[in-house]
Amino acid sequence: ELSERELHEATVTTPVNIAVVKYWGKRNNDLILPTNSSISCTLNQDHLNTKTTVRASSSYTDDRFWLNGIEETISNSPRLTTVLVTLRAIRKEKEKTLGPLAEGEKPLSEWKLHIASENNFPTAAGLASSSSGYAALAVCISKVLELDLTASELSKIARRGSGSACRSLYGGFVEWQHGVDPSGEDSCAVSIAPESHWPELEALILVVSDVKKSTPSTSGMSTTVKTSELFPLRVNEVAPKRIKQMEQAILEKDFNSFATIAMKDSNQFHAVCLDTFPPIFYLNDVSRGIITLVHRFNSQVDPATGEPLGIRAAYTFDAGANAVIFVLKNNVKELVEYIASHFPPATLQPTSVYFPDPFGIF
Ligand code: 2P0
Repeated sequence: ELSERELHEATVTTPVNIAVVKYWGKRNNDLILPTNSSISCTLNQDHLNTKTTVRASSSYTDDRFWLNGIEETISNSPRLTTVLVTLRAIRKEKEKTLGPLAEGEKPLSEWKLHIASENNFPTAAGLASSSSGYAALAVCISKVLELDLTASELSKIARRGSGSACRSLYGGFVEWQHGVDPSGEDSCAVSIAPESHWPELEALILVVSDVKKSTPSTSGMSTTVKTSELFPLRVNEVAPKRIKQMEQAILEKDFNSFATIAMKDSNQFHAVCLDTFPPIFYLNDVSRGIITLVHRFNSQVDPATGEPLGIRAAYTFDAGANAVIFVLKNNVKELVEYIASHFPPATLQPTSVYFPDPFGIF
């Protein structure tokens, strides 16, 4: 039994975020600085989340880490090490301002940590597990080390774990600004609007496959930067334009524009993957079937008037075959029935179809 003086513990749950203007490509691999800004929606953390518990004790002899119940070697993960080292250095600075320690007392910055992290959904299957994972890690360790960091500071630290994690520090609609400073000081997430801004927007997650992705994002994007000839067009022209348009679509709650940009940007990200040499394939036949189906859903006409019903659903795919579909609340039921009638349960693994409510369960 350890007394409170000797033991510090915190548990944190963080949500995943899904990009609607995608991050793909780094200008600095070590600092994880992106080639372009990105925009994402943070999903309701009641559904897809990472839960991390960190315990610090003066009696622990080593830092240890468990992911989904299995112990991993921290030294094998330079990024986890970076996050740990960074937060400990901040703690050390803080200790300079604190009073002297009691005889024989070890400063908290020297206590070892035991970290246990669990995802309540498939890890590394293109469902943004690293986005919630490193956000949880940064927040949880900073709590245990009693650091009063702002969301912006935590965002930059989470970014060093995984780029997309910097966006999970905020709820709702978030932009990761690429920044220009070589140090990365200005490369962090900012809030565009809170979740309450657009409560009618829902995200449906269709789990097509829960197997670990064939090409990890980090190596995939590095090959893209080196080999894709389409990539400079995306980085220099398309992405900056879409960031502006997407921000406006979100602020105006303009679903038509939001959906159009999200679908086009997902398609361009996968086009750039195909243009990478050797090519990277994340979509499979079921993913492509979902794309076709969403376009068919969007081209329906009102049976009474013959007028087009307009764009009422948008797909987006990350580094995997799983689809996230954005849809307004009043169209969810119709869309789900439409999808279910075209994809028999055997194709879509019925047990793993999540319907987060805005993003929430309906
Ligand atoms: C995104 N993705 O914006 C994009 C869209 C996948 C496709 O962020 O190397 O795990 O750890 O910074 O964040 C996946 O890449 O890559 C990703 P690292 P990360 O969400």
